[in-house]
Amino acid sequence: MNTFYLENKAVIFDLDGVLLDSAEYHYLAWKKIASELNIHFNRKINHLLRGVSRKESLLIMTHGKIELDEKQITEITTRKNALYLDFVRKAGEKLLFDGINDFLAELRKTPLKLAVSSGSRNAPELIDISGLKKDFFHAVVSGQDFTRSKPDPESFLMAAGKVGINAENCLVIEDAPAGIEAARRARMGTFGVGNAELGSCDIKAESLSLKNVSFIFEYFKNHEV
Ligand code: B16
Ligand code: MG
Repeated sequence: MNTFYLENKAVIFDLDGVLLDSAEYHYLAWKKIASELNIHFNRKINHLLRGVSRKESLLIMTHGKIELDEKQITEITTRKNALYLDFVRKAGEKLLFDGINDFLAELRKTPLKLAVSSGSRNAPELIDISGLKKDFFHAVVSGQDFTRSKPDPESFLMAAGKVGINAENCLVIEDAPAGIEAARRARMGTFGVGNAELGSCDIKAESLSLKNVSFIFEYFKNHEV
């Protein structure tokens, strides 16, 4: 296969909800917090929290319902994270979505640069416990590395910088409305996965599997900058 058109191109993967099945555990932890705070919470509200930082997630779900001071915000987000870590540590290797290592191995046969860019401060631990192979990636950016969370483009621009590829030559794979918005603001291509309402994306699929590797090749073939 001639892959010259994949040179100087990069694919940037979101982690939670794209490579790892950890989004459900964020939902379960926030659901418990909401019931302790006695506020309404459901999956529709949860979609708005995908990709967004811990503190901003709490502010979104409590908006117009209860007022919290900084001390309460710190206490609640610390408790939410403890609940979340308890879930994901128990899940371990079950976190990795089926077929992800095969999908990444296929892309690794090409000149494409691969990066992870996650809003999660827990991303390094999640990668370790899930068995996701770090060697597949030329760079990993986590919530510990940047200050402005999605929909700000900072995390994706940082990943592009680390792999040395111009933003216009990057394709972002995301499950979150905030992440797709961040990719658009960074002028990167968008590959939306899952079933959240993401608006129009260059590529869309229910999940990542070998059968949509060809969508990525097609995207870059038709995307000469
Ligand atoms: P943490 P991603 C995001 O990860 C999650 O989607 C989002 O639900 C979470 O609030 C955010 O990380 C911060 O995570 O509390 O672990 O630091 O989708 O950007 O990989
Ligand atoms: Mg995500």
